[in-house]
Amino acid sequence: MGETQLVLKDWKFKACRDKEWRPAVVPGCVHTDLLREGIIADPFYGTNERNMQWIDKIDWEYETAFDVSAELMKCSSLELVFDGLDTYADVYVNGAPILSADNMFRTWRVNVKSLVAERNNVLNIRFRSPVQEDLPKIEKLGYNLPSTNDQSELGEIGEQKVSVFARKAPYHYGWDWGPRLVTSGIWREVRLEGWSDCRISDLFVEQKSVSAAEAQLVIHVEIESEQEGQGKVRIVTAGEEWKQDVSLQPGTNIVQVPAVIAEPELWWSRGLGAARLYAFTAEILREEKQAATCSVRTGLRTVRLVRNKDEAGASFYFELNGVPVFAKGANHIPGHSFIPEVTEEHYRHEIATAVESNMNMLRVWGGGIYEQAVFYELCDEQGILVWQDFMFACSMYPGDEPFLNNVRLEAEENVKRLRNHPSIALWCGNNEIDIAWAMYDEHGGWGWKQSYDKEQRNFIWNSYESIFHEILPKAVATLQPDVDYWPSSPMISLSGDINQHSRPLTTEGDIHYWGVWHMLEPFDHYNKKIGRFMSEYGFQSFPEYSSVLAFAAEEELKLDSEVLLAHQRSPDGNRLIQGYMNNYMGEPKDFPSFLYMSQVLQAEAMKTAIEAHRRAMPYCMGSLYWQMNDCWPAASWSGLDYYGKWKAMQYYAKASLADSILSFDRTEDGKLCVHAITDLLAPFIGTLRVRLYDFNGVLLKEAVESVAVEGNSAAVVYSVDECTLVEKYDRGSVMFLAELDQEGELVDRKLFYFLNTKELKLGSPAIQLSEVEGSGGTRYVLETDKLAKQVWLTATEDGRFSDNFFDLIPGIPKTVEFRRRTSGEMTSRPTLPGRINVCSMADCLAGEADNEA
Ligand code: BMA
Repeated sequence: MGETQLVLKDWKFKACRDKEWRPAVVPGCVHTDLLREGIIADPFYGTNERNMQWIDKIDWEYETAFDVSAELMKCSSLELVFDGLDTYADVYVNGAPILSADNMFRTWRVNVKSLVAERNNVLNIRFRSPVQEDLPKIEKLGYNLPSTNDQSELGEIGEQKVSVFARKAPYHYGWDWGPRLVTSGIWREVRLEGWSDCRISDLFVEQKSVSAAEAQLVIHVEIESEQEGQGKVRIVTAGEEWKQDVSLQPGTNIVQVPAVIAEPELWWSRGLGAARLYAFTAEILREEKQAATCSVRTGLRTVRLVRNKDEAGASFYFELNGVPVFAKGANHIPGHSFIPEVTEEHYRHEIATAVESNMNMLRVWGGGIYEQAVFYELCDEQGILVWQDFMFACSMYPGDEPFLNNVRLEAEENVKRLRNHPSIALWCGNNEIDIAWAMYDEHGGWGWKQSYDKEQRNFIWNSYESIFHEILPKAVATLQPDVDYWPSSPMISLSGDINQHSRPLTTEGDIHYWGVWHMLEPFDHYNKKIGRFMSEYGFQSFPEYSSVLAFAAEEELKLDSEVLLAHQRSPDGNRLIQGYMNNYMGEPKDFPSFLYMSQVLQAEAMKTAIEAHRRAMPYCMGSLYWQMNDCWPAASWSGLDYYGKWKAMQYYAKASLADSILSFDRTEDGKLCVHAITDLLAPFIGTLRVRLYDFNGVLLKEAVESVAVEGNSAAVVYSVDECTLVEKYDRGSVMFLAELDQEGELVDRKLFYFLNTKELKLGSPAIQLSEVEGSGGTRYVLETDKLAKQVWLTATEDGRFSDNFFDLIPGIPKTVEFRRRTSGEMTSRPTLPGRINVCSMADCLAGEADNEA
């Protein structure tokens, strides 16, 4: 039987060039150990990041002493296992070299049986500087490979883009939302694993076909055996059992056990049904006694990416258990520059946010990491599908044999590690490389290939093809054949010879639409530029005032201060936010108002995009905004800030992603349309009420209609000529309200304005906040005398109101409750918020403040 023992205690560290050892925390990294020891200041504060660029230029050393338990000593095989070494690491046990690691994403196992004693073994790991290690590789190649986000200048190495050579999280080298902090360290668990006779080294539940009637599975059991011998493999799940005789050979044996489960309970994504999970246990029996055992958890489902030719081009959607699923969600990045700092609580908070925001998919984007196990476990439990990128982004990569071999092993290990998670819906080769290089369009792409001669171009493209068209798809096809592979996001088609980049708005494949933001296009373009699957689009905002104060001193609180600029990594970011704000909203009265307005602006942009994508179903079948979260406190495209606070956009996303919603749009011939969209499979039958109000809450017009929408579809349920509707009124002082009821319950309420916020005649509303009697101070009712836009409630306690940044209409009170953030999930009971502050758009606009004065 197997034994394990963690090796996580009593670690110490130092720079190789120094003498003095200091205590270290494992898993961890050099930066966090230096910070804990008071040697460096908080890397996220002020411009501190710049003073920390020396850390990645030198070598670091970690060491611990460990004893080996008596049980482990008895084992005939004893392995030291490293789940993650970042990155170029030479490992010694009692002075003997056992391993030279060169890939952060791989797991390393070494048999140390002959090297260890029961007491006082020394484990020493030397991390060679990832920068020094890779600099000579540029010289050898003779040119830089493109790597748009590698902030080499900040790293004090000029133009030299070393990131592409290291199999290490690309965002460590800087990104347009993150700092350059190139870490080294033991970033995942270290342990001893011992076994005798045999062990199960891997267990995979391959799903050949799954339906409500039957699940046909093949259970792959990988067994390592020391000797030849007979035995039995027994598989158990949910009261069912399968047995198979095996004759084991010395070395690795693969046993395949076919298994059929009648009427399985299927795994569904959130909104469609329960995310039922099954635990499978495999045992090896020798003479009816258990010799080894291993358990995994999975969910039974079929998931495929459907790309069928159709009249418009080709579909691009996920089909789960035969049901086309509109994918709703966001792009996930690592939750910290120093990954071991991301606790389980952080992951719980993020996934709880995804669930509460009505998402069903997250994309683990290719510039970060293959996430920690807990991330996928939570996605499995909560019914969140995962679009999983391999870790390659916005760069071209080397193609030498050792590099390619390293990539192959990395891919195989990670597909094996993650393949039992039912949440994994797709493996994608990389982020934005195909579109950036644009091999088959001389003038296309991001201008990368144009700076290379023909021979270099061919060499670089061949490397690309080896990785993304050969190695990675082969790993997926052989190791997780029940899930599809897509080489690059975005991409049009798998065939290499078509001109991938000539059409700005493709009718097949997936799209990253950045016209709004990077190209300064108006928000309305979100309504027009829609593809079959929108895997990226986004708009930046700043975190709230309290989050900004955590990294900037009072005197730095202006947009052009050095510190604020250091926390805005998108080169044109501030100019873009200000430009759009000017166009749509007006001028903020002060810096805190600017922060608030930046969030509302982002929220409005994302609402426009999300709802446009959903209205366009089934033509468009996915909407993943950029980006879910942050890795440090800064301006970014996130909805959740670094501290886990919900920006305005998160509340808006929750509303726009709800399973059944109303949404407005305008047609070219002057109609204002109300759409009803439902992702639920049952038809939607209910009542629609539309009303025209003025900003004082006076009802001007009203209509009621019954509504019937097919399940899993979108339809126009009401339309009216806009000019006729408002001809008697001032467009800047009226609003159109639509409410959808089902069986007497309000399903959705949406407001439409005829002009941009900037042109609305907003007065100064008097907002009343009163405690709901009997709620013990946890629930509140808000009322107003005039329209109050984007009412923002803040509390002195850490937590969140059930709704926020909402428009308050005179005569329609709003009830909210407060919940504290505890252990990553919102407590189920409402709690006391402390002191509450209420403000709205009228308090933040420069002009309005003048009016009031
Ligand atoms: C997308 C991403 C990232 C980037 C973001 C914002 O294309 O893939 O590379 O951070 O845009 O520019």
